[in-house]
Amino acid sequence: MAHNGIELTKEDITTLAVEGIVNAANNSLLGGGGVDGAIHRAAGPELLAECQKLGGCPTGEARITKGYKLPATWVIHTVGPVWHGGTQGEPELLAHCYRNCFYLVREYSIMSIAFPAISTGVYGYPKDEAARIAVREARRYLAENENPAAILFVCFNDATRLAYQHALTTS
Ligand code: AR6
Repeated sequence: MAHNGIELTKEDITTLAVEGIVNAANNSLLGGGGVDGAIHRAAGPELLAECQKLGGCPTGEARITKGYKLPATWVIHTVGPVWHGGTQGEPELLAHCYRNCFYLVREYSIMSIAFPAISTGVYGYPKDEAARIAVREARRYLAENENPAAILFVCFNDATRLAYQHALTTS
């Protein structure tokens, strides 16, 4: 489904033939479960070796590496906030993740980028609120750039798809 530069897809992010994919990582950048584990498995051990040189990443920031065995050329690793009820700056931190990823998208002239639903798995962020932030930041990036990358949001389960559809049609 297309929404002026934004598309939703169900596919495993590790299989997408886009220029860049975003990883929902943790502060160590040394791998984990969920989409992080899937990306490291598909990219192979060279990804971990590059990540080890980065010295971690604070919550809300982003780092870029090569994609190695992935179809994607680049992986942008960002660390979403753990949900603590919404009173510990979670919305701002999640917005920073998207903005810092888009900053790297621009810097590296990436023309297609796929995002997982950052923080909404293990980190427990409510899907609807997270989708609203993702859509808002994507629209801001699209509005502020003359030649923006195509943006793909990967909705790995039905609840995530509904949250994005809702955010796209009601905000
Ligand atoms: N492709 C696309 N989306 C996926 C895939 C995949 N292959 N696998 C899972 N998802 P999560 P978080 C979706 O838990 O909440 C890791 O251990 C999943 O359904 O991966 O930011 C890290 O190391 C959900 O919608 O990330 C951190 O410790 C979304 O990706 C922690 O989990 C995000 O779920 C980060 O937690």
